[in-house]
Amino acid sequence: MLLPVRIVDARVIVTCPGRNFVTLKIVTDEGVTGVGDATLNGRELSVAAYLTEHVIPTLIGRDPARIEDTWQYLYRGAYWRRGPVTMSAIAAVDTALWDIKGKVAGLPVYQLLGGRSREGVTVYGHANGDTVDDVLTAVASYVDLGYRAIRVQTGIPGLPVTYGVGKDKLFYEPADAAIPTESAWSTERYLSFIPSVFARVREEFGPTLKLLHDVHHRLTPIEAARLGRSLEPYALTWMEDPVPAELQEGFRLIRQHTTTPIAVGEVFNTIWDCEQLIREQLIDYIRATVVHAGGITHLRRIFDLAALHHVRSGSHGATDLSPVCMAAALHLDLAIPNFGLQEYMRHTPATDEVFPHGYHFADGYLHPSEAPGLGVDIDEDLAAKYPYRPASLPVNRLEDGTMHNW
Ligand code: CS2
Ligand code: MG
Repeated sequence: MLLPVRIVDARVIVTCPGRNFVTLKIVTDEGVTGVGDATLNGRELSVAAYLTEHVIPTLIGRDPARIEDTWQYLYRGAYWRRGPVTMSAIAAVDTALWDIKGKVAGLPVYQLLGGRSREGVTVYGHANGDTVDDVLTAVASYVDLGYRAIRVQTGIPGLPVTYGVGKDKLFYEPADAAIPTESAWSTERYLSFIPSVFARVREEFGPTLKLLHDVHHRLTPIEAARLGRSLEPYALTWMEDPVPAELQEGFRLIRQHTTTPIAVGEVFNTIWDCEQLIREQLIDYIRATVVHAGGITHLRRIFDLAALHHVRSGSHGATDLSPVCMAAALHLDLAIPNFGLQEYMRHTPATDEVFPHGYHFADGYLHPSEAPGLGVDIDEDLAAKYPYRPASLPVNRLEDGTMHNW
């Protein structure tokens, strides 16, 4: 009788090639390894400790092939369910076990998820600038790179800084200090300015380029309804995170007033965070990610629920999700029937060196690796050269000092 394979080692690797990443590596007694992203921007060490102290001891001796049972064990066994720390830790284990399963089967993970449903994964990049002219230049550069969809973020006249406008044109990292930096916000300035930005972009680039915009949780439902209506002439693919999404029914009010599509979900951690939004078709794209929503196993469940309600995927893919998460996301993106878009904020060369991977960009698509498993790894020797550096996301206040949403 064949003895079942066992997990014999699992370790957390924290590295900072320009920004912090947390990676879980699992090793079987056959010497097969799998990796999972466990990065939670600004709270990296919380997930690292959760894995090291509370998860890894329970993994040693388990059968790595039992992905679902391990997921259920870690979810139900935690007692304290849900939340970004717990679900990022579970995600890392789940992702690493899918990597192992693919390697053992000799197949890229997308083949285990039902095979290709498309030739490539359409991605969107981030065009941003302090001024509208800078934005137009940035959009042109992404068009030249071959992107078929482009997110547009701009500075707001009268506000010194605002979300989404980076110092660098290709890379954007908001976690910029150990103690949160503070920025000021004015909804009035924002709502009165944004429509003119998209009017200029449409005038310059025509009516069919897919354009997106991230509101980043900063409005109330009625303000978001006003924004959505004011953007209707510019036919956005989506406006993202218009309001904080704890109150899922709040989106009914936005829906009553505007046809601008809505994308929400990068901060969601389980299907329960979005079940009402999806069931009532209050959103058009669900942006949950592999690393923050419980891994491939759980994210597939979310996408399958979304498919029943005309909702498509639009997974988060910012620089603070490692190439391990991006690699895993691409296998799901390639296989699911209701794929929408994949965010692709490029990683820096230093990050790509620490995380060698086989996915590649061509003609506006990302193509996952054909290697068995996820097609990504972590160079632990190189990772060790980049020690953790405390970094927090900014906070945001209204002009009168009231705490707001960043
Ligand atoms: C943003 C992110 O990419 C996005 O849509 O919302 O940049 C987000 O601000 C960061 O991932 C937070 O760490
Ligand atoms: Mg966002």
